[in-house]
Amino acid sequence: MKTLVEFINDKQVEYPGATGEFTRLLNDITIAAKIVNREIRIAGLADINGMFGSTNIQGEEQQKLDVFANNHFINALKHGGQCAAIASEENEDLIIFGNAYSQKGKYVVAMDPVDGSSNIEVNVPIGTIFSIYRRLTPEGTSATVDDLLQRGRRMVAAGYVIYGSSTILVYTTGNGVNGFTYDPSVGLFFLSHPDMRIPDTGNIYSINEANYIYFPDGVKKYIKYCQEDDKATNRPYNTRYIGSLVADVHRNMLRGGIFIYPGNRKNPTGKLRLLYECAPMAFIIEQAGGKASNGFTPILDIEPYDIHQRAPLFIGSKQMVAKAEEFMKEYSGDFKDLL
Ligand code: AMP
Ligand code: P6P
Repeated sequence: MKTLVEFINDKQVEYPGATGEFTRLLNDITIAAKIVNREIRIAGLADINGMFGSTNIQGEEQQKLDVFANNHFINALKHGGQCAAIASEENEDLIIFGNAYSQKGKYVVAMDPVDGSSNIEVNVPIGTIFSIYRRLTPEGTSATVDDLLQRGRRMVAAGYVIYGSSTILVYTTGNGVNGFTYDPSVGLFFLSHPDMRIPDTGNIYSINEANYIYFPDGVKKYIKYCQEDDKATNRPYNTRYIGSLVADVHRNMLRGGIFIYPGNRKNPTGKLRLLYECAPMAFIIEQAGGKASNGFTPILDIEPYDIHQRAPLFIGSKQMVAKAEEFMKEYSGDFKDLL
């Protein structure tokens, strides 16, 4: 069984000019993920389930694990020296490393250290999401927000960790997607899901139907389409909604399906954050043969203007997302102008 470290090192060989900085960056991220995994697995015992008392930019009370995870990923990236700045869901402002060591870093990272953290207390899977870009500003200088405000197409790598019945790290560097399952008895991730591909279609749709009355007509029509009785197209579909983005997308990655978090008239861009939720998940899903858009435009083609901006998310099996986009075009075309 190939370990993640071996896999990453083997991949570097495919880039003859590589200095090893990217490899070090990926390894730093996986070390932080192991530390976060350990805390999650003992969360109930270590009394880190309680509210930390402070709130993050989302206005949500920060649970201790949010803060713990954020600190560990930041420290790992800071001391690694390959990362010049971080955009984190937990920090309102960009984290710019001022020391000369980190300023030489070629990369910047956007991350959601613990996505779905409100699920911690009810033992529902949660996740980490990260994306890596080459910085645009000169090495040796302080990074700026422009280094993070890049279209998703420019991403060098993206990954997620799902802390579920097992801990699995899934990532891509633009040449396919691979998944690695953590074995805590030896403290290593092992290649368990080589060359992951999402089925072109499926029979699972994931959406929080409590918000139905606020959905654009195109989404309402698509939901009704999913519920029609048509054996030839394997409908009605099953609805599955965990309320944890990484878990919902990971399930659909393995079984096929579509996840939708749409906008509405009040909040046209919805809830999910473009830079560290939608874009990395879109890169991974596209690399696995799937599709991801805001209902009209591929997520990876959206030009960010703010590190915390939101975007509607339609993501999953190619044919299912295309069908949902047809309904959006036919019944909610005007919505595109609101995005
Ligand atoms: P580096 O010189 O180490 O920063 O690597 C230069 C580029 O080569 C990176 O930005 C990646 O696009 C690619 N690369 C280097 N190492 C790896 C690796 N281990 N896995 C995938 N891509 C890599
Ligand atoms: P809702 C978790 O808080 C999260 O950011 C994502 O992980 C998840 O997909 C979404 O919000 C769930 O939101 O409004 O359905 O509870």
